[in-house]
Amino acid sequence: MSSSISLSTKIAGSVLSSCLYNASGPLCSTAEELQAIGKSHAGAILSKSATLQKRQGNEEPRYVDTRWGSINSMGLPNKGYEFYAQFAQTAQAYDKPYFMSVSGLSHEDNLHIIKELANFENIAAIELNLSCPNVPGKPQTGYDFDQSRYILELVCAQAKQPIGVKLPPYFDMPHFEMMAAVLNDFPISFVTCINSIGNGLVIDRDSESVVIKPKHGFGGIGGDFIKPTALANVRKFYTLLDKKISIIGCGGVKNGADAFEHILCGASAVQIGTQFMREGTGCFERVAGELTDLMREKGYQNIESFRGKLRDIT
Ligand code: ERO
Repeated sequence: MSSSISLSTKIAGSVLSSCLYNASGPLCSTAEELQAIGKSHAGAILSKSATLQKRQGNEEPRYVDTRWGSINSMGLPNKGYEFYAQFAQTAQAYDKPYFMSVSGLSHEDNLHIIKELANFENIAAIELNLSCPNVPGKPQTGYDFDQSRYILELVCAQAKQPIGVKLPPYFDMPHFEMMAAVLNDFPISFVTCINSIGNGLVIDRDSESVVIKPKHGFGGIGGDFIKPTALANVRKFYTLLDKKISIIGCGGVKNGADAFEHILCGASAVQIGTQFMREGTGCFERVAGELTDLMREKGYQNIESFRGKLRDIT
């Protein structure tokens, strides 16, 4: 009977045989890493966020995993957008869409990259990252609604590929509404909720020290700790955005039940970040198996049967 349960989904017009794939960030920067995702059970390949030029990123240590999750201040280490655009050719060997994450250091950089990407084939969609918390001196665009509108006007006028947006977490109801009002004015295909919770602080009590070097220890928080915030953002944008905009859930997913919760809140696909960093590409098959088992127990044949159907207490 298990063969009749499908995890397939559609994002930006592309079919994914599994709704589970990698978050941009961990283990998706080099050709080897991207190929490993290609060979795995992940439903898509998503690149590390690309800048105009390649970057070394911040000083190490810059990523630390704790019992409840991760803190990072990578500082956008990446090989530059041309590398990730060219990888689209290699990605054709795998039977899954290749998405490219873009995170220019300025609006001009983002626009330049988006225009150049129009010359490349086989990039199924672009995930425009408006939420990098770790570049010293650069605020997160997603927390400035006017700036978000401005960059989306520029990018949507030029993009050849479908555009999605990676959002930071929001915590206040008026902020959800303000961002949704911006997003509903543009022909975007998806939003990914959420990036890491920016500028948290993890400390080591024994050494009385911060645990990562950049920015005096401040960094983006991921993993278990952020799941309630991620679910709230998925749910709120699912209710506020036009139904033609898909929601991709990201945050605190380490097993099939976590993925189920994201889908119940409205996610059409679910990304795995901190747990992928821990476990490697095997997590996509394991979590898919756990999600399939849970769906079988509950009598669901596909994710549309329960997507978005979270109930209130009456
Ligand atoms: O530091 C980073 O490279 C980074 N870390 C995150 O948690 N989220 C990001 O979006 C990001 C860089 C774009």
